[in-house]
Amino acid sequence: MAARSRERSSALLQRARQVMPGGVNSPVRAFRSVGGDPPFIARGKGARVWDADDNEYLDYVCSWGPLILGHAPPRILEAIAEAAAQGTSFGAPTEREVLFAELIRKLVPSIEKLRLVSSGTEATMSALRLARGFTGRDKVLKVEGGYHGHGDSFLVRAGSGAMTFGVPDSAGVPAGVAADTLTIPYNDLDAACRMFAQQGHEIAALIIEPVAGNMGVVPPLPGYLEGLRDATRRAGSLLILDEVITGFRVAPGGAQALYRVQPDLTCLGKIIGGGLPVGAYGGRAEIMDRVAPDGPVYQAGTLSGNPLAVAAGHAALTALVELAPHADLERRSARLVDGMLAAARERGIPLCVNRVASMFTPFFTEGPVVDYATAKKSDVKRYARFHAEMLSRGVYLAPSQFEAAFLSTAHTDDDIARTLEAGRAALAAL
Ligand code: KE4
Repeated sequence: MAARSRERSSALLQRARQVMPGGVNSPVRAFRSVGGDPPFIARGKGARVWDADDNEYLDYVCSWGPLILGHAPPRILEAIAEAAAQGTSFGAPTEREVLFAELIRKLVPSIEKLRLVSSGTEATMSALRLARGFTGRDKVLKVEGGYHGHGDSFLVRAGSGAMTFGVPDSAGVPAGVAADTLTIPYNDLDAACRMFAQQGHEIAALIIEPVAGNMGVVPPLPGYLEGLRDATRRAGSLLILDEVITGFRVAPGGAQALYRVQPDLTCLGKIIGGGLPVGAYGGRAEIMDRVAPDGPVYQAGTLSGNPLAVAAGHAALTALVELAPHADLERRSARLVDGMLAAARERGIPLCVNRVASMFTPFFTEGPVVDYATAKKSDVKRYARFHAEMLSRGVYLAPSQFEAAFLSTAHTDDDIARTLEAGRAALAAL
């Protein structure tokens, strides 16, 4: 393969490093766990992005999940432009927020009331504070390898970028805070039941990604989520489903619809912003009514419900309702993953690909990958080489073994075929 010139990206990275830690505004973008320097992206359209040197890539990062409709869909651009012409922010209630919240409630019936914020981290931090305020308890239970944003309480045995830096526990988190975070292995219902038997009376909430996306994609084993629902209910703890990735991704109503589990609170982000900064937390009105100004749990945000972000999110969710793309996304994602598995088998390369709907992760291990421990057994060096080989062939995968890859409605059958051709060549080069 002809080496792609990345001169402008390299020069930009040198400058970026002078003014931003690692030259990035989020650690995983720095490519540290896969090596090499990241391309600086100049533009995106549909399933593609182009870097500062005008190299084209088929994009499977999709901004880490939000872009289920691909880059710069016309209907979202139009919605943003129409909103922007009327002003960018008011710090006051608007009709747009009412319409958007009503749409989310219609699509996710467990959400009787919600609060809009500006990121997934804000959503999960606020949901945890609310659970603590509602139950009067301090402990939070999460799974090893679960990632819920960078709130202090969640940076304990966290997934995503924290997992790749070998420091699942971040510096700067006070011991007192970390002490209130309990962890259990994912997909181990016995461990969860033992934890609730021992400490359930202290646990305000269990927060979990219903489909893990931050140790790589790991689906829940049959009965696991239902078992957690029973255990939390018996203990008087809240079940918070962190659907920042899975919301509107794995099914029109999210993972809670796919697996028929009713949480007490849900956290949303990514797709609901249509590529702009939006997060949300919501659930039973009895709980949400404890949030200020109606209740004693304080949470606020200057740009919460921002008109442009809400316009983009509303356009995205409306498009998903109208297009109903999930069956087609399922078909194309299955074709891509089946092709990758066949190519690895042909070459005798151990490859396990976990997929739920249009989110998937290739693990270089025999598998199965069912939790943090088995995910850690994958050959991350081989993943790094595979990532580089694919990037050099114009396919942009997540720059970390412990992330999800995503398809969008913009990825065509030809794009899948092209990706598989690059995959076969990349595997042969490993
Ligand atoms: P943000 O604060 O990054 O919007 O959302 C935090 C968050 C919460 N919950 C889940 C399940 C998440 O996956 C995330 C953020 N996901 C990461 C990627 N795994 C965002 C990418 C990044 O950190 O740069």
